[in-house]
Amino acid sequence: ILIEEEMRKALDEDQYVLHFQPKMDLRNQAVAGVEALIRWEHPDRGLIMPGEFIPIAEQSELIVDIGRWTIRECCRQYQEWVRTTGMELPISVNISSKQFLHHDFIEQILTELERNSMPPHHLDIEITETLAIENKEVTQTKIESLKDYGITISMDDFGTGYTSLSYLSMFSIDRLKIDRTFIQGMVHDSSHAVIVDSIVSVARHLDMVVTAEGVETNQQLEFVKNCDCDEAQGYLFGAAIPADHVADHLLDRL
Ligand code: G
Ligand code: G
Ligand code: MN
Ligand code: NA
Repeated sequence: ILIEEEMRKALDEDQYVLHFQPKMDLRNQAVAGVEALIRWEHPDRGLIMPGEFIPIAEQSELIVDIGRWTIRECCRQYQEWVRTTGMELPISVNISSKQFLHHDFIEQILTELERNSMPPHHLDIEITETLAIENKEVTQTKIESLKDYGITISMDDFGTGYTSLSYLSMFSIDRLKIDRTFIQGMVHDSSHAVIVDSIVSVARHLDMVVTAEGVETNQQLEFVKNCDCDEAQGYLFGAAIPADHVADHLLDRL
């Protein structure tokens, strides 16, 4: 209860901040976009990572309000980068189940896109396979609706849930993000390499882009290139950085 109250207060007092991690296009080594990752700038405890507070927020309606803030901030930041640098940088945002399933989720996104003149195709929604599988019909309908507006959809942490490949074809998803456990394992464990290969093959048939997550070494980069992944993300290219560093570090790599 205490931390929940503190998290709500943090929302009122503007203590949350978004950092942004680059996502690379492997064909040309250019930055394809950034993923927004929330942090809590706690007045006493310093920077708190989302793993420590998002799971707690997800236990209540608080995640809906934090999620609203996140989308608003993504769209505002997009517009600020356009205004100050001319850079039109696609942004991916992580969405919790409760937030995705909330009745005014899509409406809120449309409002914020419009308020900031952000083209819908520059906003990418990351959902997990668990959300999709546990709410098949609603997810299917919402994805169709988001796509009608031009917003793109990624399935995050792919491979860790229980999506059978037949279910995958049910959702018009644009991108599969292969969980970092497979990418980091494939160098030593050939069964992981086989899984990555299979995911890429399925994605090709379903017309989806594949992103390799958690690429930390050049060896891993070579592996994911050999498997024909389209994009890669990970510490090799850079961790998440504050918004005002993004322009300095990424503008020349666009
Ligand atoms: O940075 P870290 O590894 O601690 O992130 C842990 C988790 O927090 C990741 O699974 C990530 O998807 C999630 N996360 C980061 N930012 C957000 C956000 O803005 N909203 C939601 N719902 N989850 C987030
Ligand atoms: O669940 P999701 O994929 O949204 O989680 C993203 C989290 O993964 C972020 O918190 C980010 O800090 C972390 N991350 C990003 N790149 C790497 C990496 O190369 N290695 C590891 N271990 N974590 C990473
Ligand atoms: Mn993610
Ligand atoms: Na992920």
